[in-house]
Amino acid sequence: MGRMDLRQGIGLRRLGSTADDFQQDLLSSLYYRKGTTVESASARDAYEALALTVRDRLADRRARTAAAQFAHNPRWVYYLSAEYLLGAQLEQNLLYSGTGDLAAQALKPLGRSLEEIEDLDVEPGLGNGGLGRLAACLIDSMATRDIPAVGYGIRYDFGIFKQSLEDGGQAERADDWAFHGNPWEFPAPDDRQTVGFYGHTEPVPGSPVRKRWVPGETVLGEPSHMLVPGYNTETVNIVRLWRARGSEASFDLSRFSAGQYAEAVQEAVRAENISKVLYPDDSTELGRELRLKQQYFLCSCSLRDIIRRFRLRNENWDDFADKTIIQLNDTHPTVAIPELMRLLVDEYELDWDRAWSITRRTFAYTCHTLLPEALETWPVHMFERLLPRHLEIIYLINMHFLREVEAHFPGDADRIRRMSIIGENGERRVRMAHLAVVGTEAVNGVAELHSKLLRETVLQDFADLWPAKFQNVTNGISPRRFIRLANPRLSEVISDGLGGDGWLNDLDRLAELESLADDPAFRERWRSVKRANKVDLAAGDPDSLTDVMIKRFHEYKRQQLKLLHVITMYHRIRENPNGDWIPRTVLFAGKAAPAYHAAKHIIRLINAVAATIAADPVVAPHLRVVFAENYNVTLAERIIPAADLSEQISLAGKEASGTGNMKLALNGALTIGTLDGANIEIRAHVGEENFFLFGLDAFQAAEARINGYHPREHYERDAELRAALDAINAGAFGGVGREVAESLLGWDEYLTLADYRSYLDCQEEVERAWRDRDRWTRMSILNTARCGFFSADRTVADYAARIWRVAPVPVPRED
Ligand code: 26W
Repeated sequence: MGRMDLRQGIGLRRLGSTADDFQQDLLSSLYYRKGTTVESASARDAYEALALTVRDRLADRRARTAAAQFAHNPRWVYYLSAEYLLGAQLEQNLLYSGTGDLAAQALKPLGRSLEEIEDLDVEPGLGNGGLGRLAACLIDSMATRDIPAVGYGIRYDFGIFKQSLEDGGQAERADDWAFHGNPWEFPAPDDRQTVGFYGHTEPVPGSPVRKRWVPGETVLGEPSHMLVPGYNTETVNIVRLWRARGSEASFDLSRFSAGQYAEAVQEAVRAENISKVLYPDDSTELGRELRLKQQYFLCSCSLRDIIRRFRLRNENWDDFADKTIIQLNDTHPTVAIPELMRLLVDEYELDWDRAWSITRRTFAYTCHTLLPEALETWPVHMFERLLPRHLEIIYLINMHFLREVEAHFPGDADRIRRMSIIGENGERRVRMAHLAVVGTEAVNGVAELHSKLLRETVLQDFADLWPAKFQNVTNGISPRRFIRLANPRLSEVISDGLGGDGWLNDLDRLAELESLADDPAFRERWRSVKRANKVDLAAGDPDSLTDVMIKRFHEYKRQQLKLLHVITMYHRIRENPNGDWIPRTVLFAGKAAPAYHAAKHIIRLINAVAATIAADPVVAPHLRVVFAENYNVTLAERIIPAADLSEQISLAGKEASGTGNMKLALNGALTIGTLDGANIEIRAHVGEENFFLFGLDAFQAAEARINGYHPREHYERDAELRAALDAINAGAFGGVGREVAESLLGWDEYLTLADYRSYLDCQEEVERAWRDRDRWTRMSILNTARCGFFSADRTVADYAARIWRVAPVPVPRED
């Protein structure tokens, strides 16, 4: 394929790269696309005109990308995820299009500053936490690595709720993220798909396996896509998000004219409800039928679109798996497996075995959790009602599968019962993780320990049967978003040290910083960057130790343990007001699932303790607790560069990986953590002397529970612990938090009290290190220097080599 100039074919004027060209394009966007003038343009007009101008430059690369990838007819990576936490788009797209300075210049005549305009940028909050943000980092890296890929998701009208604090407790408000529209998306109504639900199946004469599904309800899936530019490369991939619409006939005019206004639109409303709102739970399945509807909607629309794309260049179904790899982001899109079988067998009339061989070579599954309550299972009766044909297909898949198990482990009825896709204990349920393992060619965890525990616990039977199927791909993060954009000061220091920003495409080059750790001038510069970031954050005294715990609230993440440390510090300072205390700012941020009351009690207690300390003249000069509201990607980008200490204190064996731990370490924060998830690999890379380790490891934690764990013993034995819990129970913090103390002294599911003393001792180690500024700064530089491994580019390279078996497709620069 020669050098690419599509416009030659259609004679489209090229987009200039000069300041004047950019200015002209911005003004024409303002005049012709916003229909306003420089004089009367609002800040939002300017924002949207700028967004469209930047988008044009990326769309130009997108056109060349599509042509190059199409011509190459590669194996495509399709990333199916119910969640994407994309973050704000303007700054990213200015960086990836190299138009930041041009934009600042071009806004001047409009009397607007880039900062002012960036504040109007939308953050599509289409995710809950780790899983959603990982999806965004991975599609960014796929583009940066020139991998032909499409992300598929749901365009929820309402994203993750907005969190505000009302008298110290979490309050939730709907997040109408696109209320002002979204200039970064391209609706594509021509690619609408029709999706069925409910109904019944009918036999097809002459075919033992094929069935005709007669849905009881159909909705339309309308896609819109956003551009996913690669960094320092021409590739621009897309993420395609589906929105549910009622069919044209869904508005009942006769009912309307009869004054039955609600009834007239109810069918349309029913349809639109499917993509109305993101489920705000990130670890407990609620088993709502609408959630299964959302999952099937995503899978059916995406599979039909994938098949449409395949048939543009290929006719032989046997090539489908060679041209398509679909990565399932946790079990949420697992129904895609029976859906592909239905399409191949019922609609394209392939025989079962051929269809199955294609299907299981097309899918791969990433598991993101170990919590039993997070592993999705759906009641058989709900499947029967909502997706009758899919249940039939799942039964057939299960029948063939159990025959294979029987062949491998003859007569082992218990193993059959344990492995069956259909759980029989009590209510019959479809085990989505089992279906995902059976219907894919690769299963991976997201950190070494997690993948090991998957093989040895929750999915052990499957690992016994198919050992080669189980892999590990340790998570990673986008260095562009979480270093270059979030921490421009640090990026500049790094680029100066490494002679340019090549490290942003090759993060292992950070290792070259190691030698600079011994350079006092470099250390001084490193410290001044961190201090300036802390001044910007304005969370507390910039010279205090900024101790950060930012993540979703969950008892296994143990924000309650951090709180016990804070209360103990509070007591120690009150007992010794003239002690040589290290000023510390403890910053919490994170949302709790609205129905997760135990987590919400912890939020309430944090704010009560914060208020008590702030009002205490003896303690307040030394200790400050802050709860930053409405944690999201944009707030993370503000907090992470200002952090000194990264709290990764989950009970070992519970956090699949963590990704905040990687972002904080790469920005020079030191980690205090347990041997859990990716903490283990961070410690291995940075060196144990540059990591503050404490607590039981996963094996000891499991042992403690098996041998009978009595949290009260720790309460009896440890005076400081007892004082902290007694203070809570005595109502010392505004009478708040008894529920928290009660659960810790009762069952203490996540061994918080067992790890308390080890944690406190480790925090004293932290303070000893902090007192030695050079030692701390050296450790900080080495954390950044040795964490190149945690780039999402490396993660994607691992998936591409070991699971997707795809190679980059270069996109020619415009001539
Ligand atoms: C059914 C409700 C539900 C919704 C979301 C259950 C589970 C989830 C996600 C799997 C939870 C999640 O975000 N897991 C996190 O995924 C990150 C990316 O791999 C990991 O780094 C975190 O350790 C893991 O908790």
